[in-house]
Amino acid sequence: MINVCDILGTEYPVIQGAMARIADSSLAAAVSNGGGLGIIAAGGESADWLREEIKKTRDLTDKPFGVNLMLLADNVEELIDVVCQEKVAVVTTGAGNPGKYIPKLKEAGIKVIPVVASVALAIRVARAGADAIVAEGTEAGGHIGEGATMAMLPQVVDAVNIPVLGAGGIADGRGIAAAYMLGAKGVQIGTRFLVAKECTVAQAYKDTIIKAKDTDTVATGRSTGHPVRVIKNKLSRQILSLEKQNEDTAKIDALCTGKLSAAVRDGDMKYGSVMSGQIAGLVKKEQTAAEIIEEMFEEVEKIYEDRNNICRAGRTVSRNG
Ligand code: TUI
Repeated sequence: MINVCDILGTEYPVIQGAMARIADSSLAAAVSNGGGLGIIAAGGESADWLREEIKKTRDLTDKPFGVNLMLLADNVEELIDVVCQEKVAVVTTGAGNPGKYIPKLKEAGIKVIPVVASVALAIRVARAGADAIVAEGTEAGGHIGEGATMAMLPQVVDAVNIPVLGAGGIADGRGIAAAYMLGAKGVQIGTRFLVAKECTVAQAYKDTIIKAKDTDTVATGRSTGHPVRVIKNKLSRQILSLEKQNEDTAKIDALCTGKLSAAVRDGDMKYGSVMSGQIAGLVKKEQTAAEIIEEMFEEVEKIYEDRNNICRAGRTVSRNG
């Protein structure tokens, strides 16, 4: 099976999570320069914005990078025209089935890596010609499915014959190594890159992630059909309360309008939508994207070295003696 680094054109098998309204040319170029695959998140943005960010990324790096298409966006076809014209190396997709768009993207020479949250969608996109798949567990931030990474990832690996990258709940070398143990050939990481020095999100957002505990996120919108994992705040409590009262989906959606931008741009940590993965509690400091990548993969190396010491019945013994 083809190596993930060969598909991505990268040194490390790591894709930066898309992070709508956050992941721009600054973060994407920094991740690509650090040896991963940087991603520009096109969700909620215009075609002109995307074209400009692709140009800026090319000014900042000569390494490959990708664009994420959020399939709920109503201008997705226009955005597809932009990525095809600009011939970006990789497209990742989220929040839907990209099957009908795959032939056009592949004709433009673009590698297509759908982000899926179920085995069923993994099988459909593999049949439609995807080059690889990101299997994203419900621990992830933003729009999520039901299945946890630990349970879903190996099931997706067994269901398809293209490389699978793990996502959701991964922010260090231990998480990467665990994903490898479940059959993944690479990973997608969002929350840890959110606090990268090159990430242009409001400082209050980064500080919230750095301060977060393991229990500080919650999934809102399970009842509306669009579950989203966010940091608990006044907005998430309001949404959950409306959901409990079986309020109209339209009323709940209206409450959420513009709230991601309020968090990302204005740093509104009370009434903004502060999307984050459950792994935020593990994210302790700002570092450059290159430092994050290097540190994580050094940890992976160390874990593989330590596998020479295996633990039997609670007692660590050397494999050789
Ligand atoms: O897409 C993501 N994560 C995202 S998108 C996003 S922007 C947004 N903001 C507010 C509401 C909705 C979106 C923020 N984070 N991850 C990949 C992902 N895809 N997670 C879940 C899914 C998914 C869910 C249902 C994919 C397909 C699906 O059903 C489609 C089908 O045909 O089965």
